[in-house]
Amino acid sequence: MAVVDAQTQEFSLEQYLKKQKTIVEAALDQSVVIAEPVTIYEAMRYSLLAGGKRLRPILCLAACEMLGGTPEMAMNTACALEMIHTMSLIHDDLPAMDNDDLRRGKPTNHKVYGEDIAILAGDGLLSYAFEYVARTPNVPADRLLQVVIRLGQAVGAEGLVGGQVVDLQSEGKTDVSVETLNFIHTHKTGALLEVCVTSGAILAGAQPAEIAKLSKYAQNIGLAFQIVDDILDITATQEELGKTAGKDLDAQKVTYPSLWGLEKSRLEARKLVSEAIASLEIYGEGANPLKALAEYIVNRKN
Ligand code: GRG
Repeated sequence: MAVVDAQTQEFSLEQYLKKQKTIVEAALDQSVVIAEPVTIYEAMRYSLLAGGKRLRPILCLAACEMLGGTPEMAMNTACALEMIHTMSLIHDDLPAMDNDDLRRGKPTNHKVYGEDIAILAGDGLLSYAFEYVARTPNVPADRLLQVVIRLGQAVGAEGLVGGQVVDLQSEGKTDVSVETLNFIHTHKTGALLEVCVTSGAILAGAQPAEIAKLSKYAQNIGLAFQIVDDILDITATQEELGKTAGKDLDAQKVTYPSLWGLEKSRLEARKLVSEAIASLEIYGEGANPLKALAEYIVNRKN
């Protein structure tokens, strides 16, 4: 989708994000409809529709479009990715995990619905995400199967769950190495961001070499995203973040800034994003959204 600034005629990330966010919000609103038992659907919708940057669905749509696919081909997967991301936030905020009261500028799911329903709302979103991918209309079944396999790998013990376990096991330790920190974040944050990009490509019919190239782009932006997340935990306010600020410092967690300092962390994030952008040169103007999204990841304020 060509979104250009009226004056400069150049690609405008601001307009692109605004437009894509509106489209994604509308699709999410339609994806989970209230049914019986009402409470669980309300709890699922409460967190799913609570805002957020919608970066994951937007990455999926952008990758699909760059490789010649249509938004319709990727929309169910884009919504499913946001369902999975949202469920991971609901569970991460639970007292047994990070124990947080605020998310996306609102009380966390368990604060509103109680811990039991919050756990089940996460479970409901996770299960429905896979069903929703499988229900994608007009995309060959073999592509959907590939997406389902990659999603399962990214979310389970091989991905997000594994990263969260090592994160929990590292709590309270002061001697966490940069290798362990990289393991935590490539699994906890990077794996889902990677499948956002690769699933968009698969749905558009990309070949393995192209998927591998996009995996590398996504791994770079995934790590940069987490470095910036650690920086923002120190430098941004609660209002800017919509969640509790300074949590890592309070919990004395080992983070990239605690290992490298703020300046080196910023430089590393920038280096990763520059590599990611350079890897998309061969796609010409079609790569503008994915390149601009990489820039956004290092420059974001929340
Ligand atoms: C996935 C089965 C399953 C269980 C969950 C709790 C848990 C296991 C994992 C924790 C995953 C987690 C919360 C990782 C942090 C990822 C991260 C940096 C989130 C913030 O993402 P943003 O900034 O948030 O894109 P918005 O609100 O903008 O969407």
